[in-house]
Amino acid sequence: MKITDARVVVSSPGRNYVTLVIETEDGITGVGDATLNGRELAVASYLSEHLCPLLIGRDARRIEDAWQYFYKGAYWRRGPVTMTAIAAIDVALWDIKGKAAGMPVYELLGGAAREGVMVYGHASGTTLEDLSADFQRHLDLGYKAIRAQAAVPGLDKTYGIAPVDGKLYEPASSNVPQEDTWETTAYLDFAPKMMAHVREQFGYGVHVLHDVHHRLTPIEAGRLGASLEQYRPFWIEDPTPAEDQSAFRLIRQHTTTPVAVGEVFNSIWDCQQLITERLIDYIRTSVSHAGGITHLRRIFSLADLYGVRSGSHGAGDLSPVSFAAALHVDMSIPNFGIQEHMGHRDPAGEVFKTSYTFTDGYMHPGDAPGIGVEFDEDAAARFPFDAKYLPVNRRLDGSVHDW
Ligand code: GCO
Ligand code: MG
Repeated sequence: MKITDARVVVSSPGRNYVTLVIETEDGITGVGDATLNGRELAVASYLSEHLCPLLIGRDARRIEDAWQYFYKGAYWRRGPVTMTAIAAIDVALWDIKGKAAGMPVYELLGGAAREGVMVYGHASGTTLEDLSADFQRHLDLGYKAIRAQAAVPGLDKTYGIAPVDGKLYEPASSNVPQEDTWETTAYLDFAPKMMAHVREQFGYGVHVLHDVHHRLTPIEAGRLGASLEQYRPFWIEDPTPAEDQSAFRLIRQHTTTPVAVGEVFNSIWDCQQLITERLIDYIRTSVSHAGGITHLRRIFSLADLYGVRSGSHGAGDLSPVSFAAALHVDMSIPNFGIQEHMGHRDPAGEVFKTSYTFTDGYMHPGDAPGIGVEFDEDAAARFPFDAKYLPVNRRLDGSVHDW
């Protein structure tokens, strides 16, 4: 089954997405998500300049061979640009394989290991009252697990606060990055109050998650975890900058609060120590940034061996293509934990026709052959690329901090 065309479509239906389309000689088309938020054109060019020409004429059925060819064949290993590009190829080839077999991809991965995938939504507020209202809105929608973020008093801007409906809060509106401010003491004082508020209002019958977004030192993270233990969070996410894997030993020495890490990781090597030393509880690598379905399953298999569960990144900057692909993986692995579900803002639905469903807090990828997402290129052409950056974070003294 020879590949006859491979092209990259950059569009902005609500936010920027990079989509790889692969066509085969027998008329089957597969799609992959190559979006890297804030650095979209780097992946688009990596694909269109370097990888797409090498796809023409290859056998679309040989997914593992393509993965190894583009990973080892580059010589330069890992990195978000390379691994997002490889992921897009990998997902598009799984999509083609599913369509050729007439089966949803999760069937090819071993079939359903569960009836549905528990997802968590994002609740936030500029005040604790606003957070409560948004949290209640998510409960009313049926979510069994909800992430809680609220503005830290005394800081101008806090990560993770949605101005509208929980679906968009990061990209700056101009071509210069927005600048946020950060002060650790204020945050460490506020976070337990926020969690106490949520538990007082909503009790313990719902899972509550919280994202620290890489901002603490290991000992600060240990203190945060200890101060939240009584509120039994499902996890604290990214407590420290995650590239320093051994730092998590220190966090572990001070708290039993579960820790989740991995949305910025690109490969199994980035989380090898975290998993094999049992320094985390959930690994949050995603289909689109960690080498596709093929590589993500390898990471989750390693994690399974060490009692670490999956908790894949699923923010709105990952397109509906990679969100659908994540659901197929989630359905089929033994050590699934939870799946992030931020959702997509219209008009994304005009461009990506999805077959996944949400019922009572659980999602299912649907039974359409392949990944289950139809990409409408004509519709995408109506939404041209709109350059945006992620915010930059500064401490009160003006120095740059982790965002
Ligand atoms: C999350 C993430 C996102 C990221 C975003 C960056 O947990 O959902 O932290 O909010 O910041 O995906 O592009
Ligand atoms: Mg996060």
